[in-house]
Amino acid sequence: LSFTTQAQEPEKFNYDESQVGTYILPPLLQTPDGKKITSSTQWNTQQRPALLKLFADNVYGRLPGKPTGMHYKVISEDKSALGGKAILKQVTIYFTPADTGASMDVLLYLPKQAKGPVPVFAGLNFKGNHTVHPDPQIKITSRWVANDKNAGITGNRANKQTRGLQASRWVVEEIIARGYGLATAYYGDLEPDHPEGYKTGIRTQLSKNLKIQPNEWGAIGAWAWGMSRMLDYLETEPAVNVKKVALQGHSRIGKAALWAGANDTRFAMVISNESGEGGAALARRWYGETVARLNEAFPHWFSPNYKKFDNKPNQMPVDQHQLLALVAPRPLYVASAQEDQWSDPKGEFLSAQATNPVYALFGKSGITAAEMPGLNQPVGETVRYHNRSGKHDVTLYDWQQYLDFADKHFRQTQ
Ligand code: GTR
Repeated sequence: LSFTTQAQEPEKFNYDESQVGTYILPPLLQTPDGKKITSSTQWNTQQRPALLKLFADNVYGRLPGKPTGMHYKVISEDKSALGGKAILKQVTIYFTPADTGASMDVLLYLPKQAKGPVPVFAGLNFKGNHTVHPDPQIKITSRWVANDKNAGITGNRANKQTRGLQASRWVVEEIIARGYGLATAYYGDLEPDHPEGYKTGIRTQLSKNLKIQPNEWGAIGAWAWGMSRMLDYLETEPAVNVKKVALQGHSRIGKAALWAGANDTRFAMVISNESGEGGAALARRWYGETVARLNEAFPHWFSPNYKKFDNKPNQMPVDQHQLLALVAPRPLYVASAQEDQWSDPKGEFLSAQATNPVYALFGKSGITAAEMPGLNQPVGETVRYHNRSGKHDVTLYDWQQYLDFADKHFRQTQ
């Protein structure tokens, strides 16, 4: 294995393709103990559990199951939201038998004119459900939120001026017009995104005596876990086609979405929007963000074991193409943005493309293109990729591609 460049200059970040260096990715079709994988059955029974364990032990930490006593309470329901086009429902998921303590508020939009249960996009948001759409009936989160001078958020509390602040990232009207529902919750309901956040988040709330172990889940694990709990709730909602729930996540929440989608095969589709390092991008490619920098800037995101690979990504027993492959044979969308070189668009493309042999085991074709496509040119069948022009963000263009992808995979079989 040669991966010398980064070891020599760990403090710098590389944006020069000629400096990426050479690397060998851990094999997809060979188990950690050396057995060849030649069928989808072997993949499902041997490689899949082996890889999930490696990612849990070395990257994201262990992931607990569904807690007993979990229950739901409807906070509000509006049968004529969005000018009569949608049903809006707000539901609290309580993670314990009590109606106090650990909980998550889900905002659910469903198209009003649906003929039966609808496919739904699900995902966590960065700033509270009230930022997803300006509708004044959406509950303003009372949890910790990151301060944001531009948005007037101070004292780590949300305010009503931030209603609809992130509406451009959720395009609710477009999703509803295309016949899909949207379920979202604030990621801070699961864990406030700062190094001390776990003390008030579910990692502490759900375990009486949290002692952080080397393979303990981090914030990304907590967010991923919450995504599965949102799906548990959606399973109880008759208007939702629970066989057609697409999990979407942007950036750090995209890392969590990939981890949730890898573990929880009930998600019928997984969408990574610029998830970058620790998400879709290959760790061994020295370009943009690095494992060391992730762990330094965000020490609470991953399991403590992940820190062992700071400046030594070539020593990890896994790389991120294996995480993407854990979505197989389900449809997977990996999206980059050109001005977001920090996330390493090419590393995201190569990682998505590397999953092809696993999709092939299931008789599916993944990324059909041999080369990275030009800007705004989605490529691929069951695995699709695009590199959008513009900045690190989620835009209408991104959603239009996700909706087209969902139409292709969800509507054909209806
Ligand atoms: C950056 C971080 C990225 C990505 C991003 C985001 O600061 O380095 O890995 O997660 O934040 O979540 O927007």
